[in-house]
Amino acid sequence: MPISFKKITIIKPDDWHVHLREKNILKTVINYTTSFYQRAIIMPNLCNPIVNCKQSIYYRNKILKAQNNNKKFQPLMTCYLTEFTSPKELEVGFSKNFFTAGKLYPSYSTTNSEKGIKNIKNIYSLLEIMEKIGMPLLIHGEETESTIDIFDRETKFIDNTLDPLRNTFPYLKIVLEHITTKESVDYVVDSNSPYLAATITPHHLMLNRNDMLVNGIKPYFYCLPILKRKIHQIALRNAIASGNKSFFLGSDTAPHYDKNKINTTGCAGIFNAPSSLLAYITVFEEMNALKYFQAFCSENGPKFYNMPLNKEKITLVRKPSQVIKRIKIGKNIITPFLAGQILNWSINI
Ligand code: OTD
Ligand code: ZN
Ligand code: ZN
Repeated sequence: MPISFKKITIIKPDDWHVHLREKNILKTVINYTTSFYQRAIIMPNLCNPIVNCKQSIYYRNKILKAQNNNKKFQPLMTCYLTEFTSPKELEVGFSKNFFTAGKLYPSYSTTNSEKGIKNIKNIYSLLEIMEKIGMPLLIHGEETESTIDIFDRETKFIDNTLDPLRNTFPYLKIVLEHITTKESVDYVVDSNSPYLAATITPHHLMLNRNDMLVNGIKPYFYCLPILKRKIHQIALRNAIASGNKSFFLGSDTAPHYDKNKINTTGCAGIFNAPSSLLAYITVFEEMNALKYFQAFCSENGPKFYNMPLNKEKITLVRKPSQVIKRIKIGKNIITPFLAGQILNWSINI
């Protein structure tokens, strides 16, 4: 796009990977997501995870009540898969729209994943049903064996778990969430399959591990999967700039209070809801790929999930804007991704 490019109007985007939490945090963070996004896949990793239809309906109602600026926002709920999930629960939940997808957390892979899956073979009966009914499987793709280096966990997961799983269930729709490596990009591109897609976060596009670890440790950049080497960041940037339709927007916005991030054992997660869309467009512009921006934000996701495109539009203007510095929730603070930074883009809301 030429430098004279001043504004861009696109179909209102969806965020296919969001953590909204509960109670006071939910009431605050939801309004950032609904300002930019029409629909969002809601991750089920609450302290007490969403494992059945009843919990999902309850949580969905809480979300709808908490938002105050977009009555049309549609939360798309997911079921946290456990080794005790009944196939019936998934089948009923999916057919009645209580669940849009099932979420696979390898046990101890990320926040509140302890009740996740220890041995993938133990949920093969669930995967069989999901394949049959066309229910997407969303995966946190990291191997969690303690002997595997944290920087290799995603790549090992592809070799040890994902590839065998896809051979067993070739028609199971899979989203490899928040990919972070060149190997993952290559795996998705080489598969060239309508049954495999991946989301990419703004922070993995903008940062690599040097940003987190050189010149002082930056707790606000600590997330899982952890930031990788620059070659991987470049691979992700090239993936979105290629226009490949297997990649779409999933911000993985994951709020934590500052007191829990700045701690001897700081929590993983980056709260990017206030800046995610502006961060994505910044990267697309840097990559000279604005022509693929709408597809990444608003088309590739719905097409994969078999949902209609949104009717609303949103306009982004090439006018500097500052990302909010901090968000107060009672006595607590949440610091967003790129807090206080000036970005080249703003939004007409
Ligand atoms: N990663 N933090 C969280 C989730 C994600 O793996 C993820 O999806 C979280 O706090 O829920 C994080 O670093
Ligand atoms: Zn994850
Ligand atoms: Zn997440």
